[in-house]
Amino acid sequence: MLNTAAKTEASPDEQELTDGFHLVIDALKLNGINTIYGVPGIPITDLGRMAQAAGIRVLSFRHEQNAGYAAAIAGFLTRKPGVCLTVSAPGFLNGLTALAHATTNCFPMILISGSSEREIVDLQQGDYEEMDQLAVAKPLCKAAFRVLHAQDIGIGFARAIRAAVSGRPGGVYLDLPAKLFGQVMNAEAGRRSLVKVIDPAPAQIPAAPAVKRALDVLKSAKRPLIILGKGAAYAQADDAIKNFVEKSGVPFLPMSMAKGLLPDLHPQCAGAARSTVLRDADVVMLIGARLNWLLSHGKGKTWGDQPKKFIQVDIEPKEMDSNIEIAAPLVGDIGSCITALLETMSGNWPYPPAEWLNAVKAKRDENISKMAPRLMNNNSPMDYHGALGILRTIIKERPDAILVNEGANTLDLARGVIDMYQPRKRLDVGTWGVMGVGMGSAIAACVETGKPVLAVEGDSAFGFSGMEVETICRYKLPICVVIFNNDGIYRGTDVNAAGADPATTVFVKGARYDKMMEAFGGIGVNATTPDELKRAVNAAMDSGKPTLINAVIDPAAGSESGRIGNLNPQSVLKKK
Ligand SMILES: Cc1ncc(C[n+]2csc(CCOP(=O)(O)OP(=O)(O)O)c2C)c(N)n1
Ligand SMILES: [Mg+2]
Repeated sequence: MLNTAAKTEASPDEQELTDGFHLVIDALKLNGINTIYGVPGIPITDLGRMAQAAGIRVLSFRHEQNAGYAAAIAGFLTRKPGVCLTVSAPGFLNGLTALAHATTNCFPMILISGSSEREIVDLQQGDYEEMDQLAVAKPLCKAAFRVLHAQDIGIGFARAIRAAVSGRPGGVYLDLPAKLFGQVMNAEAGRRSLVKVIDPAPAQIPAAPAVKRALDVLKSAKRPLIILGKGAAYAQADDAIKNFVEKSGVPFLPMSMAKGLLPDLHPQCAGAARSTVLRDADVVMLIGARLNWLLSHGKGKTWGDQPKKFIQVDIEPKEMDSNIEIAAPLVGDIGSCITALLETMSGNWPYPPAEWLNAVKAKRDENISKMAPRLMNNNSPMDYHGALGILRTIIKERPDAILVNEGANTLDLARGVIDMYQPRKRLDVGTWGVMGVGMGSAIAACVETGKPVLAVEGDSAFGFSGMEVETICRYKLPICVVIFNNDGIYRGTDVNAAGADPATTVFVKGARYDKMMEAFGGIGVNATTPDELKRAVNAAMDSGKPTLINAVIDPAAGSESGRIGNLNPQSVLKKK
């Protein structure tokens, strides 16, 4: 039953009524939004209860930030806006980081927050949880709306949904004041006020001359490279992208969350020859990848001194020339662009010169064989490579499991070591390199896809969302969390030379994170060898029971900031 309006005692003439609560729920259901991630409290507790009663899955978290990250990644996985529901001021602010994260990463998300009495907030008279939330949210999201009247709920949700998913997706804030929920109106008028959004993310077809220009530039290349970004993964145009890459014969480099779009073991994958291809390529085609810091802005040492031409496929025209000149901008949605490229390519499209393909292959094979023995080491305490070698095999054997990954060394090394085989199976820190997405991402990945999740977490990274292990146990989700416990941030060996307090980067030595999971009825394991780790992860993935494995890693094994230590500013005055 879609409409949740009820006959009430307050209607002597038996007029059917509805109210703000029911209209919000009906608007969500009408638009196929069946899951809400949030934390209850005034004024949205009853909304959560009623939504649950109306058949929406409402997942209650321990902190809004984690619910927000869950909503953000739900948006990435489903191409529908992930919804996070919070209370006013502090709950709203807790959810806001995730909304900004969603916008930065181009994930469709709607943060819905209850808010306090408008009249009191606007006069700053000190209401319960008073804050002008709309003004605060605006600079941090793609769009922000407030609904004051029950009859506008339908339009408010339509605007929020369209804004979140159309064009370049992003975060949208929807402000629902407490007074809105109780507003009553005629049920039939309410029904008519709702909007089912037709074609919320319309295809954006690229112009034919732009398609031809892109292919001309690609064809002219002697050393071409394709870079796949998470926009390409989001597009869910997996077959078209695979066909295009294979037909072109061009080596491809997947960005972190695009891994698996084509398997990392694909013969054209240049993941293990990243430095070489970035330095030596003469034409680079970006598909749903931006030339931001993750690609050194398309210039500098990483890119070598030979001139390069860039082809960029992106839905956002403003992305073009954002850092350097784009020789062939191809603006449109990724699916339409790739289809147009495939249709325009000649039947006998020439492969890139063999010299280039051989050079890339040689470098890739060399790097892979250099790495191989390190992944097989049996050290105890484990180092990163010994532990990751095990997890790499486990993902190979279970390619449809979803890998969540955050940390510094734990992130950078896992990204390189663990091969992915299917699209959208690797979820990580995204554009900002933010810590704290772990448990929210793991929960949403499970809920949205029904697949088991392996979350590989630095001990620091885990701490940002660790309390959600209770949520994992409560909903009995098949999530196996492996904590790379090296006693701290980057390393557990720093000392504070000046005083009694511990160094800023170290944690309690020998902490037992596995006990946290046991506290809520899940399974906890302390693993000190690669063998123990292997047994524990396989048991967890087989049983589907919430599991947390404390993987003891040598505190000296990591390096400062993982692979991005070069971004740390240096003090010339610092005593060495
Ligand atoms: C929200 C946020 N706060 C702080 C940081 C800075 N930071 C980067 S990595 C990291 C933690 C690294 O330690 P850990 O997760 O234990 O990984 P390790 O390198 O030890 O394997 C921190 C705090 C961040 N990226 N995001
Ligand atoms: Mg650590």
